[in-house]
Amino acid sequence: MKIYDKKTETMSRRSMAALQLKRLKEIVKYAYDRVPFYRKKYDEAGVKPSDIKTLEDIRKLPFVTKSDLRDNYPYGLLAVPVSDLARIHASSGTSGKPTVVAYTKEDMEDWTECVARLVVAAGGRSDDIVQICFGYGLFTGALGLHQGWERIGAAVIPASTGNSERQIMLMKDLGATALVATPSYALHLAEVMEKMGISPDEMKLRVGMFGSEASSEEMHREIAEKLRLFPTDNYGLSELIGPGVSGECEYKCGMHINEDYFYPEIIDPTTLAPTDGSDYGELVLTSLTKKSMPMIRYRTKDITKIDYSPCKCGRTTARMAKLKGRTDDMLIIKGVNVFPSQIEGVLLGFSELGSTYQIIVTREDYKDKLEVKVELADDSIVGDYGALENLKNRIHHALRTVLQIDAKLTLTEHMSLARSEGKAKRVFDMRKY
Ligand code: DLL
Repeated sequence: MKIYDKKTETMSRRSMAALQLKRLKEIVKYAYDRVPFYRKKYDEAGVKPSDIKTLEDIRKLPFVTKSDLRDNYPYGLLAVPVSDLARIHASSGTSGKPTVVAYTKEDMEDWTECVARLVVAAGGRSDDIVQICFGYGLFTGALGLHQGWERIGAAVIPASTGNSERQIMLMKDLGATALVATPSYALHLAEVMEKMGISPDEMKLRVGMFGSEASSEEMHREIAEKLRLFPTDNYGLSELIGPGVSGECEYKCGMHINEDYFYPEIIDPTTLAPTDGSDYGELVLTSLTKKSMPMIRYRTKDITKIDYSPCKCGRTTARMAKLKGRTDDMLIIKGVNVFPSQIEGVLLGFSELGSTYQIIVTREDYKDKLEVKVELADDSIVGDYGALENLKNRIHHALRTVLQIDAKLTLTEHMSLARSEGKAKRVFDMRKY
């Protein structure tokens, strides 16, 4: 398989560390000299750019969080004048103002290179026709992937989201060979395709780049089977760049991090102590090159671990595991930590179930209640009480084994739960704290 930037992506760990250290020293000084926010933060912490002598010295620097971006809305963290910007994106906040992120011309070039590497790692080729089903707009996903695919010479169909039947018509008529979407939307497209009576054999799809929300291995297997393509998981976040931080290669054993651009650390989310990354913890990322808005020790809230061993594909870049969840979407139900991904893993293990589900948490008489609503894969057993009860019991037992708590289980008819075209909303925590 091809490697886009062989020199960097296969460099020795030692050379990578040297490159990272050089860039880290530069970016810390750059941020300190140009962004009053960093100067104040570092002065208060009693640390100077010249204190960064080794990579471990990064631990002397304070963290940055999403609320720092919010407090400095919209341009407070810029290290360049607004006139030097080439692009502005924003990610929708859960409340109030969006998080604004900006790029200089140089940042745009770095971003495009990062995504191009991941496109090639995912199996993308210059003769591909790629249908991009992310929402075009302020969201970084669509334009980010668009640029990367264009860079490798592919033809891009900027289909955006919406109107799934039309998406499928375009995919078929234009002969799309690659699909870019959220994994939940990819599955939805597969369902609509089936409903339209179109078989995946009539399509030319061969690779799929999915990301921007969590997806389990089981979900990827289902997408691969239904759309007959090779799926990869891809990770990124607007604050750092958008898509392009990391992505899977053909061996699907973790997402290769573009480590010369993003320095990863894993911390214990409660004590904030750095770890060696071999166990799950919170990912902290530092942009080593970003000129517009340097992000130094940004707490992503995403939970993963890092493997530094070389990969069979030849790349030497560290690989982050599929996300286990976010520190802020971890549910505490009856005092037990529950990750939505654990529930998804159980549900996808049952072939009788579809892949659309909802997790609903309520509180009655001060007691937490967990309900899992999940669709049947088809309606073949809807009228068969015995078969339904048997299935329910087996799922209930499997959920209890994994979660250690009881969940009320509701099986619903195929295609009865709401679909989303962007990131799927699956967790409904109705408790009032
Ligand atoms: O979702 C960037 C992106 C676009 C990545 C397209 C990949 C493909 P935001 O909208 O800022 O940026 O959301 C970032 O989404 O902190 C994670 O919690 C989640 N996320 C992103 N990729 C994955 C993934 C884009 N592969 C937030 N698996 C991140 C699980 C993901 N969660």
